Amino acid sequence: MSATTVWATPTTTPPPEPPPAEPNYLNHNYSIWSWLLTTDHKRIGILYLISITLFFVGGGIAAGVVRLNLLAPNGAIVTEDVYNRAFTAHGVLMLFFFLIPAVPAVFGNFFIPMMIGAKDLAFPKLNLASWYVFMIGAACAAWSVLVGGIDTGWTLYPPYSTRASQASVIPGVLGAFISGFSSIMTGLNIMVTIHKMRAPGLTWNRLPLFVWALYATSLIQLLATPVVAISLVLIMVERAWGVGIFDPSIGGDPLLFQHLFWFYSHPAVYIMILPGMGVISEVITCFSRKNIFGYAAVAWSSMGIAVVGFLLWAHHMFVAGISFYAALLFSFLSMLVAVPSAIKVFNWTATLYRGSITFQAPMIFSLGFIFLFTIGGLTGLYLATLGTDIHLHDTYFVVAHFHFVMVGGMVMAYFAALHYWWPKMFGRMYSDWWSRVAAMIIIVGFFLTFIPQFVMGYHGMPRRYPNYPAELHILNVMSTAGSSILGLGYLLPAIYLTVSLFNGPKAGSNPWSATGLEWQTPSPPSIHNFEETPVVVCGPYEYAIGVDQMGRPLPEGPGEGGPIDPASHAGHPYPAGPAPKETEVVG
Ligand code: HEM
Ligand SMILES: [Cu+2]
Repeated sequence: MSATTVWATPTTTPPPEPPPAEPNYLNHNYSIWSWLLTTDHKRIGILYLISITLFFVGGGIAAGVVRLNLLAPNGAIVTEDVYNRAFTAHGVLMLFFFLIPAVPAVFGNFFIPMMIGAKDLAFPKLNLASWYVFMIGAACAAWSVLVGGIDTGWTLYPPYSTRASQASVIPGVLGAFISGFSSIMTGLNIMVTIHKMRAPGLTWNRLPLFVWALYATSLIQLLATPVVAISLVLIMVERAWGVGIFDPSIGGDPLLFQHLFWFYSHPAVYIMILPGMGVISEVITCFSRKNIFGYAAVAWSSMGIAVVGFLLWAHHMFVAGISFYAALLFSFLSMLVAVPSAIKVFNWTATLYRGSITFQAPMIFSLGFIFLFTIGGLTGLYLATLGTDIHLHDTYFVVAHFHFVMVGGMVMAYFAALHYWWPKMFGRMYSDWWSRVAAMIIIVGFFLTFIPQFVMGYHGMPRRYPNYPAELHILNVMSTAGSSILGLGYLLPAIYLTVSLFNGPKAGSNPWSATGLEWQTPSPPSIHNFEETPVVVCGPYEYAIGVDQMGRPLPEGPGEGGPIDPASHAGHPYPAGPAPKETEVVG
């Protein structure tokens, strides 16, 4: 009160000051520099979130061009040249600039330290550097689009990419090359963090499965990315200076590129899917209130996928002229990698069995993941079988297969993660109803888009062609119609999540009544995550006993039916009794 208020009678107490807003990682400093120079893993996670959302939109627009052109058998909405550039831009943006960084760089960055009870990643400055490197790579890719785009396909096979293509290959390749370093840096950072910075009591077999999955992912990022970096450099060297590396007419080996490229790019599909599998383990347990079935099997199958995933690259080359015996071996090894994936699906299903399941958006996305990923994985077996792959290779069947795993699987898991952790990241709830509707629209749109592609591929429609015989018209119309529904489904979260940022009800610290350490912090988290270092006393999913990882009772569960009342979950006022479910106690 100022000096002019001395007339107030001494007995009147001044009105209580409103409590100062709790400083958190979002509101402690609003300046642009505090964002661009931040070393806070949470803010860097948000920087990645914004960047990859932009690339997802860009890749989506390119996909729209492709699907629109395929609406009629003779294409002709865009020229063939533009068509080639559109599907290349789609692939490069979606893979190198969206799916590979999506979960590790956004949710790994944000939540790995929080899930292991740490204040930050092991190397905060390296973390910021990795975002800048990523953006420099993206700028190179954008430059290549501005000067005409690339038309080689995301696989960049020579001699087309080195000799024949008239497009601006080098800036695009350089962009992918540079962004690879960011992937290595993030992987290294996450790996060291998991080794060195776990809270007291957080032994390896008490780690949340998301942490295990990201550990396995980081291993692949560290070991495989340098190989693609080398192959990209060799492409540039041959293209720029005519050094004979891949081109047999100047002394190169035409298969060498495919070996190098797939030695990275097959493991890279596990860089994409493993983090998603980690997300699913978190969400499935929380929304069925059960401990995970077979913790060790789920954790070690991630490591199994990471290791075996290195041994199958040549299944992309069955018809490229490798020896029959090599093909046989790679066929067998490809079958082998389906085993750890199947173990996970089995364990998730067993976790759901007799659980108290509720269907909030994260859970609908996760169930969608299990279903669609299983179809994707099973169709991989057709492709891993020599005889069928000769028929199906480079057809729309392959396109459908990898979209089932990457979009039906991974993008679904990305949305599950976004909806699961959104209240923690921003301290706000989003519309429950709209989020469920969006999840359902996405699943329906997905089916309509990609199931017809299996059929057209089986009937022989090659991938990457701008036109097709009239017999396949109806299937293509279905697919394009489905992709519009899918596009609408993706638009909805952009709207209701943005609305929630400004108008959403405030989220309590643990709105889903989850067990992980990340839920023991305020929403949004404070600058250093934890006031004091948490001490872990049990495994990650003790939902049946009703305690979090610090052994404290969980607040009331997410509940089915009525709207979520986030305020009621602010603290720990409702000790939940043990659920009458048999369960396996870990840790
Ligand atoms: C579950 C076990 C899997 C098996 C046995 C498998 C098998 C295969 C095979 C044999 C091919 C080559 C087909 C051909 O070119 O003729 C292929 C292509 C592909 N797969 Fe899988 N796959 C599996 C899982 C996955 C996963 C999890 C992902 C991604 C998250 C994935 C992404 C891809 C991609 C992107 C391609 C096509 C690459 C291209 O040519 O552009 N696959 N898969
Ligand atoms: Cu592969």
